[in-house]
Amino acid sequence: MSDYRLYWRPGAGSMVVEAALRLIGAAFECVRIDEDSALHTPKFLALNPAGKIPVLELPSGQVIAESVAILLALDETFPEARLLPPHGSPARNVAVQWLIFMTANIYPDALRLYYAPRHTDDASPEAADAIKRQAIKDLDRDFAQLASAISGPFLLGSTMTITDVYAAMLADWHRPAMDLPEISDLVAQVLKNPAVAKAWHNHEYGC
Ligand SMILES: N[C@@H](CCC(=O)N[C@@H](CS)C(=O)NCC(=O)O)C(=O)O
Repeated sequence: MSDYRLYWRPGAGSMVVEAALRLIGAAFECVRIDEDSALHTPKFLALNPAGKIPVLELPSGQVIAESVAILLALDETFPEARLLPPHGSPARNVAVQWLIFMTANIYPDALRLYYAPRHTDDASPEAADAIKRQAIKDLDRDFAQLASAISGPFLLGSTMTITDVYAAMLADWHRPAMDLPEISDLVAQVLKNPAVAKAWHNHEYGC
């Protein structure tokens, strides 16, 4: 059986996938993609037609894109690693709810902030600035909602799940989120985990 293969770039959402692979203890190799143009080659588009990172190639040869889909697939394959609480538990429902909340809301908010000109057909700097201002408001609102659900220090209390790592990654993309004590405490605790800290460092994250 060959290793997992993770397509990644510094600063990207591949951080949480690398952290998951390290938490599991799975063997993996990394394919670093720095240039945007490399995301639009026929070879990469065959892996992920959306031309986005992260992408994970499984030992079976199957390829999965979308960060949360990858995390759920890894959790299903390695339930003993407890990336998420056990199937059927109320805690799992909460962890998955907030994972999906983040991928459906906070991640796209951040993309609007970082890639503002893509989100308007008005090429003026003012239009991009308006997109950014709204993205920041949405990030503030969505992080406040997430913070209100955190039992402390982690989402579910004393046990870290991959949902916490996902939250920490997104908080690093919107540093005002760190002004929320629930979020800054969660990030500090997440970074005490050596597997997460290694992935964080490899992705050249701050905090
Ligand atoms: N919904 C996707 C979003 C992936 C995404 O937008 N990734 C960014 C990096 S964090 C990317 O590949 N950006 C390159 C681009 O859009 O050109 C996921 O959760 O995996």
